[in-house]
Amino acid sequence: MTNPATHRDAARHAFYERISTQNLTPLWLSLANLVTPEPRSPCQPAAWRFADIRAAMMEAGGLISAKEAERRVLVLENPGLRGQSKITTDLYAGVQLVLPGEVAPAHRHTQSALRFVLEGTGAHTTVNGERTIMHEGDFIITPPWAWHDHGNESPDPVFWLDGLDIPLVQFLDASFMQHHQEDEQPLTRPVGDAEARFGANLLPVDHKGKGGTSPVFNYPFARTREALEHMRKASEWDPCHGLKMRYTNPATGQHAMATIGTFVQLLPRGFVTAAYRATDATVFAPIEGKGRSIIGDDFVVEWQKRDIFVVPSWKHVRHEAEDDAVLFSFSDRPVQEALHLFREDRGNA
Ligand code: 1HN
Repeated sequence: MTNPATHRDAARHAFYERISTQNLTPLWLSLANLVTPEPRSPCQPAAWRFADIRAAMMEAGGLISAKEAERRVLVLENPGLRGQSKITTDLYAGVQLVLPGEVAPAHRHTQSALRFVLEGTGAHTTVNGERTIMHEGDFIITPPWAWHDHGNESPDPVFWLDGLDIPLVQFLDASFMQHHQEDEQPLTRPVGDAEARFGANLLPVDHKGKGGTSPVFNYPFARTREALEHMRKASEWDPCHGLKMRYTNPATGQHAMATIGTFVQLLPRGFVTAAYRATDATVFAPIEGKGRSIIGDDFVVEWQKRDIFVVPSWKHVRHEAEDDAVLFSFSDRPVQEALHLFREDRGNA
């Protein structure tokens, strides 16, 4: 006598096997994993010390040139997403080194890129015919399908953090890429042109903001830092963020990039933030000061200038500044906002 439950399970199993050959599968076995009450991500809290990355990058510098590598980058892989070149579910991050005299050859792709300069002054990137000089803390944009090449005419190695929407574009199957026929594209505009034209609270009279990416492509740290310093005098501290600003496209007021939200915040010495969580997994790069962040219940990052850490979706984060600290950060917030998916939880703060 077979037990009716066993008989039922065997019948179901046989059914699943049979329909599987027709590329059919029962929803009732996966529903609870597909639609979860809260975000449940393989993305884990993680942190990298710049000193460790720098040492590995200098070693890479002796093993391969920027030209041969095309981009000499070490990818920051989330420990929960190894082998996928992802720092979060839909964003990529890496640290790039350009040695004195090197050129990273011109190419373009549909993925958007941001550069956040970690160490070194005087390298340059050229974007669609305009060169900009890179200084520590500068936030620089490579819009989708823009020709870009990098070089370093300074006497010192230059390191920056790259953030790209590679996994997002991969998910959408929308990747295109081309190499330029020259290593360095021709310069067609003077240095500083975009900043003068779009970054002085002025716009060319007939400029039609097409949206998308900001026409300002270098947000120099000197100006950002000065703005934060002025604002601290008003002493309007947000309990969750200290003093946090969003980089914007001056022609639209929207995020500076279509797919990646970019932010900078000042936490004065001794400031402890209230627990905060949001659906946009966020990559943080402190550029000044030191402190610690507690992610989820028990992941503690002791960070200093140039370190990098990641807070997954819907994990609480609290920051404590030991010195005046400035944190750059980026996430997929513009995408979530456009799709009306973004949520945040400020607790009672
Ligand atoms: C890229 O074009 C750069 O232009 C950096 O510096 C990292 C990672 C994957 C694909 C393209 C760059 C990249 C990249």
